[in-house]
Amino acid sequence: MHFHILTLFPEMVLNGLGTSITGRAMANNLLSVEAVNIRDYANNKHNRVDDYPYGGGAGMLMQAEPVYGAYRAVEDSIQERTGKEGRTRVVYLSPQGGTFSQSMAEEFAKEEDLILLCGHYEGIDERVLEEIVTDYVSIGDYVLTGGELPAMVIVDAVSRLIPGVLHNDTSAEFESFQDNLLEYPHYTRPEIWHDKQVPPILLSGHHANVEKWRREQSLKRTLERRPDLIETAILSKEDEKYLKKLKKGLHESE
Ligand code: 4GM
Repeated sequence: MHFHILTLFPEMVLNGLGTSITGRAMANNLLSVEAVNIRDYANNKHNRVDDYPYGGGAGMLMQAEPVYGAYRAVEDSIQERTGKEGRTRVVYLSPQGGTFSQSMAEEFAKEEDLILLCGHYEGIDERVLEEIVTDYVSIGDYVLTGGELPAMVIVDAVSRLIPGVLHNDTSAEFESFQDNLLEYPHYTRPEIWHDKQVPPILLSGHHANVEKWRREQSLKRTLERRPDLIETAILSKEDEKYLKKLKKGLHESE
């Protein structure tokens, strides 16, 4: 998978994503991250890419032309490489986008190339957005100084779904949002830490009982911490029975 990040701060995304698991995946050619400096496409001798908003008001905006120049360069090089005419998805990171989710990460992971556009200041001239953006995405309801951290969040979440990026070849599918439930608690050595025992069932060697316990812990956690997820979770008859028991327990302690 090839990620192309249009940004005013290429070193920020390359330093971040060049570290740890995404960095290793880049070294292993499982993915590539290209950071294109929008400033390189400035159309004036001072390399300025921002200007005042028409109609007045606070702050500055990124101009349309440098953003379009950076986009055009990337799109042309993709078409050169793949020979494909089809337009690459362009994701604009903005507080006005739909909230990023695991299912969006799964969708993006199907693409061969993905262009991520990072805004700064108060945003980007609307006209270039209309021409190039295919997806408006937000990582949550808060405002940041730029779109770089959100772009890195998306690259990270998508990268770990690419086969070979994680060590354990099944771990990406089998964890957190599997069946839309939260993960069960995890334990490693030592067996006792700060007077706390590892749940004995995990030391029993009884695989079926361990799986049943983990499923129940997932259900309990989800009910306690993210009850909203229970509505959309994929639940068996057994799960429903256990949840009923949990809810009864909750009312009795009131
Ligand atoms: C305003 C318009 C994304 C601000 C466009 C970007 C938060 C998110 C920015 C922009 C951002 C988010 C830059 N802040 N919640 N700031 O995903 O790119």
